[in-house]
Amino acid sequence: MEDKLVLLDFWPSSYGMRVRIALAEKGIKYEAREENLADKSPLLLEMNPLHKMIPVLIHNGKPISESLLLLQYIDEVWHHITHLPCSPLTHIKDPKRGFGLTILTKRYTAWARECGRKKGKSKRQQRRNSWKVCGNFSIEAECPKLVGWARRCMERDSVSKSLPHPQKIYAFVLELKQKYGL
Ligand SMILES: N[C@@H](CCC(=O)N[C@@H](CS)C(=O)NCC(=O)O)C(=O)O
Repeated sequence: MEDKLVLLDFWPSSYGMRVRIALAEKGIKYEAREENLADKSPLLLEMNPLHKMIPVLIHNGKPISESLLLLQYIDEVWHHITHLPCSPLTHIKDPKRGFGLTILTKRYTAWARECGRKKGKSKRQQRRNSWKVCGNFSIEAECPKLVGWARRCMERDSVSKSLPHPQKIYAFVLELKQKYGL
């Protein structure tokens, strides 16, 4: 029987992005369903009744949530290609696991701090990415190695085709800033 896969997702979600990348790396076909997080679908509420969050991967009717667990699940079920390192110690440092979690946690903390502190950027600056514009935070200057790693990741189709265009993210972030008066 062919696997039926549905991914409940929300396009700007970095949690969703990681799952999209993992599925693309493995060449797994799935149906993507975009959620409106302000008005969640009955399917999302049914599939993730506890947290009611995306991403949720529904595999032959069974839901799996939590993006890091999803990476592990995808790796184990479709084990013909492995995308996670095999040493437990490397796991912890791996971008898709422990390190990924750290980055996300730090990213949101930094984002919240910087957004609250800095305002009023010029038009020229507004052409740059959302971090720079909204947080007055240059990732290139602060984290050159991380940026180098991200550039190398973007050379892979699985990554570049799974991520939204930076301008789209920027417009979305601006919308959020306006909505919440940041
Ligand atoms: N720990 C979760 C976090 C997922 C998450 O925060 N999802 C957000 C979108 S980026 C969400 O669904 N939010 C809806 C809500 O909080 O009501 C994971 O790694 O999957």
